Amino acid sequence: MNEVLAHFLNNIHSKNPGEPEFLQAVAEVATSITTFIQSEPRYKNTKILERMVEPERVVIFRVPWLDDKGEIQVNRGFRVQMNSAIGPYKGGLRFHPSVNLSVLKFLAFEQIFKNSLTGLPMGAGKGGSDFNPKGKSDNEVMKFCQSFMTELYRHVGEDTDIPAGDIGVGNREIGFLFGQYKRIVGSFNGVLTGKGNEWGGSQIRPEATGYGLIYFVDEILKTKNDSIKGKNVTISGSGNVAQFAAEKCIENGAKVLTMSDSHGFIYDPAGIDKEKLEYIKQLKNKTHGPIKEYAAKFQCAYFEGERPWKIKCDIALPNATQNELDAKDAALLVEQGCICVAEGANMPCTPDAVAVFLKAKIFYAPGKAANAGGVAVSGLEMSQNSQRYSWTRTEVDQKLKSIMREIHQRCLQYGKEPDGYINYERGANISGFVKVADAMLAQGVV
Ligand code: NDP
Ligand code: 2IT
Repeated sequence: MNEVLAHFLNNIHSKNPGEPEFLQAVAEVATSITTFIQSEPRYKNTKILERMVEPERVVIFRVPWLDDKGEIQVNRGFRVQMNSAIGPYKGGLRFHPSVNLSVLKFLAFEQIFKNSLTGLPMGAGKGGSDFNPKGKSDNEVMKFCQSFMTELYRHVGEDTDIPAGDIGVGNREIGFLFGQYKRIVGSFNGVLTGKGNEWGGSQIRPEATGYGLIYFVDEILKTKNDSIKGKNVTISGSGNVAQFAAEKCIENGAKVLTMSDSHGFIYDPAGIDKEKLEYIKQLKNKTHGPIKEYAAKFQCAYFEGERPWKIKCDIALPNATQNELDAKDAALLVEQGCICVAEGANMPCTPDAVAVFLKAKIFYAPGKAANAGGVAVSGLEMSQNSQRYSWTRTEVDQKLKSIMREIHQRCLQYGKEPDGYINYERGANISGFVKVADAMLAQGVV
């Protein structure tokens, strides 16, 4: 390893003990851009990356609430305000028992590059709580959201920090959070994105991450005069991102073979069609049942405690959570002829898995590029809120498509190798970095 990189990473390790996910995300970026930074004195001498890895601010707070039995529950709330060089802090909220500072710092760090790649004026943030919405009544979720916002409201605002959804935070939670914010500050504004269409939300925001992912895959395949039509696709997850990625795959003529949840995955060799996907949406969004029920209903295989990467496919879309695809999975995917892995989730592939893809020179699209459609349409929701106007479904979808196309172009700028292989990881990292770094340089030592 290059000496400068080793020194940088040693420093980060000693400053952030007990934060493995954050260290992983930083190491991934630093490893792929150190040579570039070394070749550009304006970045090298100004310690831009050293500044970027330090959040501008982190807020940690107590979230007490009363459950349906009248018992007091206590959770921990967080907001990591990572970088505001190119716009107000922007990024989702995650409610999941695994949430801690390390997870949120990694997500906020990724968001810097992702938001920059969209071309929209958004800085980076991430927040959430170790609250587990599973098994809670609507009333309990509302109580929790109200208590969470009762502290968070003083740190966010339409021009300072604009949260949105992520794992465990969807339309219902954004509604409760928005209601409480409005009640406390007495102002109806665009402080959150992912709002309902009737109260300031944007068309296509629920679909945006999944649709954007497939638009990005299309751009990738176009470089080889190919398309997603007729391809076999394996998907992990069955939440927001997975559902709409599957929907767009089906619409574009691909065959979706798998979906999963935290308990296991289903494998439907006949393909998950539109009607079957509708069943999954009902199951996951309304009755909150396990994906296993799909296997019983449609008579297909279910693999308890496993992930779908052993199923032969052309395209693999990890859309559930971080580190869900390791080097062994990657090797098997490559061996079985997979040509493209595109991340709908944030950091779902381990560094060793990514190394396998890059070595085999198959297409690998990192989340910060491939799943940027969600935050991009959040950015469009902010624009619509500022204008007190809303665009049609077709208008937003067209803008999403062109943003994904532009992100692809930005990746090409720094990612094209002499033999023609496109290293999307390097392309996304350098392109995302340059815009934020230049803004930081222009704004002095901040
Ligand atoms: P949802 O909560 O809607 O769905 C999450 C899905 O992943 C569920 O199927 C869930 O299973 C599964 N899952 C969650 N945690 C784990 C785990 N530890 N192990 C195995 N499976 C797990 O979240 P989203 O679809 O919104 O988010 C999925 C990924 O996409 C995350 O990485 C998120 O950061 C990323 N992302 C989301 C965006 C958005 O706009 N929502 C934008 C960009 C990225 P179960 O139902 O059993 O919990
Ligand atoms: O990871 C992500 O980009 C998101 N969860 C979406 C963030 C947003 O502000 O829409």
